[in-house]
Amino acid sequence: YKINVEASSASRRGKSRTQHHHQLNALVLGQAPASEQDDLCLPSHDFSSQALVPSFHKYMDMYKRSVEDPAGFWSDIAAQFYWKSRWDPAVCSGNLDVRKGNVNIKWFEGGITNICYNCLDKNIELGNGDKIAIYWEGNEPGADASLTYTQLLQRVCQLANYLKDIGVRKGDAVLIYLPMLAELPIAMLACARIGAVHSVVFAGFSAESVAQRINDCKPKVMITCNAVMRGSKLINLKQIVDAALAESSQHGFSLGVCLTYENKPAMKREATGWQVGRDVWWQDVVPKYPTMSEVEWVDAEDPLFLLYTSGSTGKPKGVLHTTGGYMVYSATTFKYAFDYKPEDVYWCTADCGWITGHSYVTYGPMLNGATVVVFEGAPNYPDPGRSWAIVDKYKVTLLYTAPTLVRSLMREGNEHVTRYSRKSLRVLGSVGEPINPSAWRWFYNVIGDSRCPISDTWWQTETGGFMITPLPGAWPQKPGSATFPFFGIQPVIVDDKGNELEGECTGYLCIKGSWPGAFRTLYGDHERYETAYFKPFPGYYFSGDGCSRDKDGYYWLTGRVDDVINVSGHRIGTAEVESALLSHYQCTEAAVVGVEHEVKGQGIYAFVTLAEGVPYSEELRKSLILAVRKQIGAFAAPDKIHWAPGLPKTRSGKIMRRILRKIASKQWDELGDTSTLAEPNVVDQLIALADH
Ligand code: 6R9
Repeated sequence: YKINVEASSASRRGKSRTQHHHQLNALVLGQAPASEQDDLCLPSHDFSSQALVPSFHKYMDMYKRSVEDPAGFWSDIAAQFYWKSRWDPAVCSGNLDVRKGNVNIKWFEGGITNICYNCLDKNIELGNGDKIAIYWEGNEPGADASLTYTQLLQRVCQLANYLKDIGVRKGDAVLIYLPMLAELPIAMLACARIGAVHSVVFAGFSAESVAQRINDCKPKVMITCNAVMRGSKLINLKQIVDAALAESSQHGFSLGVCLTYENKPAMKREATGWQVGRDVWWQDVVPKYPTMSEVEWVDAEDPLFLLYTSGSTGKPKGVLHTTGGYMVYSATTFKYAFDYKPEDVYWCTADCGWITGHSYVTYGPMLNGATVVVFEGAPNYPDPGRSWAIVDKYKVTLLYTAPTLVRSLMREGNEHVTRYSRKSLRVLGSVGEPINPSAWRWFYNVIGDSRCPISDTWWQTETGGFMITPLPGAWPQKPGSATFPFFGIQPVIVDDKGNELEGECTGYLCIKGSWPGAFRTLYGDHERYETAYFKPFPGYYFSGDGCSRDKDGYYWLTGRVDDVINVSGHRIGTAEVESALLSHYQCTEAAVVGVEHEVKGQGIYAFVTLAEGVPYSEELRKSLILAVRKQIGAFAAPDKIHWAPGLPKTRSGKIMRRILRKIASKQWDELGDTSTLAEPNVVDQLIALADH
């Protein structure tokens, strides 16, 4: 394992290497860094000297042990959690020999624990009962609430008791469809407490997407709320749930209970659609239950949650995470990548409907006893300064957000930022997509006043926690690079044929070996799990991302190499959008590609072929977009519909997306080899129909 942190990429910018050596030596010697910062961004001495991992050497010591003795490394960390009984040392780590064919990852099996107990009861026992666990900030400025760890435990216990009372048992699935109310993490923790498997569905998904997930995991209970205000828009969530359940009933599914939280400011009870016998108001039942509840002790390998994500086929994948390894991994990554200290106030802008909200709103921070800000609203409501108003209001020290938000706020102008103090901020974080260097610099210079290291964390729903990430204070950063692997993670870059590349290189990013936070299966489809992730490059987990490693050993993620596009940090399968378009009766063929988008990172560009004789019109364009909003959700709506009388196909009928990507990004003279096309003239036709 080679990292050359002494050398720098200075030469690329025509700067002498020695100059950078001086900067680095200054860091090592404990002097203030040179004021001039370009492609290397050094942490201040003050920051480093107080950091959990103060130097690259310290990191290397820990990293070496983590890959040479994973069982020992992770067992020592796991021992800091509460276990009813210890795991079997023989299955502490991995058991992953993917070359043998079967992939059965197990960590700490035989160990008996409960993640909710470790998040709440344990922190209270440590004397943190009166510490704020959640600062909840509503959509409207001024609407807020807070819960201490003790109060949070009480709320979780009441819900846990209710769920048990209505028959939810260990292993049962509970589907949660809630906006960012405090009730969302409460519901997740209550499920975990009783050993139920939660499946949170992002509240921006449409009824049809919810129905698809219901049909797959067959929840015993659903937890939702009647409505929510998103900015100035009212969204009737209960209506979406009702439609989803109506759809699922056609597949023979019938739900026991739909527990509905009355979100009064958004909508009154009377206005809410209701099915007597199935629907129950949260406020009518949950507060009546005792504020203490027994914990269901579970095996480390018992399932904790299911989270659906997009892959390269139309059907969303139910990523399954288990209890013990995920607990150890989400907590440890949180602690180190944010240099967490007990006095910190942490805000992650992600929604609990995505993996980031699981690992880094709920579990990771709460396992560390952190104070977490949960924000219901939108960052531009009532104005683009809202985020910084929140930072100042709660004295946020750790802020974790997405490049798309950074870029959209960047466009609004610095004055929305600089009128707030932001001096509480200590570490910034980025997730969801590669952060382009100019957004990185704005985030660093303007938001963080050139004071706060940025943790650009690369990871995935499947990985459970951070995989490649800076450890703030431990080494110089390069804007746009996720830098180095987390403890225990062995990234490898391979070529088309699966050969491991050495040194400076570009290829497909894979991971060797196993780590505690890895997903264990795709729900109900272990074969797809093995085929999609472990067969493409035998011997490795394949991430689906492209990646380069520079001569200093820094990793640079370059985006998805499969048919998944990343829009504002949301993973969207092109096949899912295509099938939504095809649900429109006038659309006979659809091909979707990602194009560069200034704010969203990638935009959705759809080529559609219409039924014979149907003319393309503005009205039709709108109804095609509506079809996608209806099938998936507004966040997946195509940015561009390109009418395609024909699509470029090979003689065997395969759509050549490579060519479509070039057409979509107007790189018309870089189409490459079109000789294998069945009908080369469709390309000219498509170019003629493009916006010029
Ligand atoms: C956590 C999350 C995973 C995909 C992943 C990659 C992209 C996430 C990134 C990043 C570059 C980063 N991605 N973080 N790319 N730099 N820091 O986003 O999970 O929704 O499953 O998406 O997101 O392409 O493969 P998920």
